[in-house]
Amino acid sequence: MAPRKTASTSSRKTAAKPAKKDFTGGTIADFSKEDDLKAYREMLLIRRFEEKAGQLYGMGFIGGFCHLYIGQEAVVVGMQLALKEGDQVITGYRDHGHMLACGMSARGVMAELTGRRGGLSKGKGGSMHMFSKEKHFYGGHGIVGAQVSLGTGLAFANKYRGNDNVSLAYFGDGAANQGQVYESFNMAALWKLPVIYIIENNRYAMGTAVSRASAQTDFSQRGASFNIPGFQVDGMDVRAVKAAADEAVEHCRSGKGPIILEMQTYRYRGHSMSDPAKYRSKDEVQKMRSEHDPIEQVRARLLENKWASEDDLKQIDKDVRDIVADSADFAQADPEPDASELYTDILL
Ligand SMILES: Cc1ncc(C[n+]2csc(CCOP(=O)(O)OP(=O)(O)O)c2C)c(N)n1
Ligand SMILES: [Mg+2]
Repeated sequence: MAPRKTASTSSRKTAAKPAKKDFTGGTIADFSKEDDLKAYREMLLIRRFEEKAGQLYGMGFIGGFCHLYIGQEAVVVGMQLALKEGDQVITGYRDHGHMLACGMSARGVMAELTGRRGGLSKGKGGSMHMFSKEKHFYGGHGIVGAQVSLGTGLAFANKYRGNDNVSLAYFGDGAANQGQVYESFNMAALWKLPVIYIIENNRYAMGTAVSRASAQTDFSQRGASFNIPGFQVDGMDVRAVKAAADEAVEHCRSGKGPIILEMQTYRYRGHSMSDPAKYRSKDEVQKMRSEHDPIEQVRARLLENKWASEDDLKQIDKDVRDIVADSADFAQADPEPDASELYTDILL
């Protein structure tokens, strides 16, 4: 029997206003001036922060791995707009954007990257290992796919405790081929756990294109054998992400179990700082940047609707740059942890 599509992208509807269609056939949320300004500011903060982190890495201030999120900003910002206090987020190693979107401080993230005391893990975790109980952010994980099982566990805890929190487990197109993802899908569907699986399909896993590694390249259908519904979303358009997020959150909170959102997105930079990205053409990257950039889309809309002037946008840019510059200064001036801290905050 042919595999059944658990949900088709074309049948997706929102309770919101008249539906505008994005290229995936999904709906696009109607954004107010305030929504667009908020999305613009938050995406710009992530972009500028990541650019600065890249610079500090080049100057030798950041050791170890560092994976930048530039290009994918609309995914995490759009998802976050649909959450309420108490909802949880967990992701892999490309995590700085998720932390900033969760409200963790730029200083705390940057100082962790440089391994300083004021970092969110006291300078002992680095880029891939930061957490904030207060902001409900559970990492930061270097083992590809591990966060999917942990995120499912968070959903299990929510169900067990009888609260209405939803957990968001982000992972990549490469991680989507890991075995533990499907063990997690099975349990999440069996126990109707309130978890949103967000597959950030940025088209590559390190240097491997999706088509070279995946038998099923429609990631929204990866839950089909567990009857987990899934949708493809234009992950470069923050309004499309928000519309999908609203539906997914409603689905989970109303007790219907897990749901999958495949975010079609793109990373502009290499996999990590040491990747010369020879597996794709410069034209491919340039085309995405010039035709689909998530921040430019909002910027153009703000100007076109006269919701902001060039001067207003310059002011936002300056505010964001100030926050990032302050975080970078702090991350260079703050002392390193004392050697006595080697044996604290660890499980022996
Ligand atoms: C279990 C495991 N296998 C392999 C790796 C090495 N590795 C690190 S990132 C990565 C690619 C993952 O790509 P994807 O899930 O698409 O995420 P993206 O980097 O594109 O965000 C691999 C294979 C690892 N860290 N963990
Ligand atoms: Mg990928």
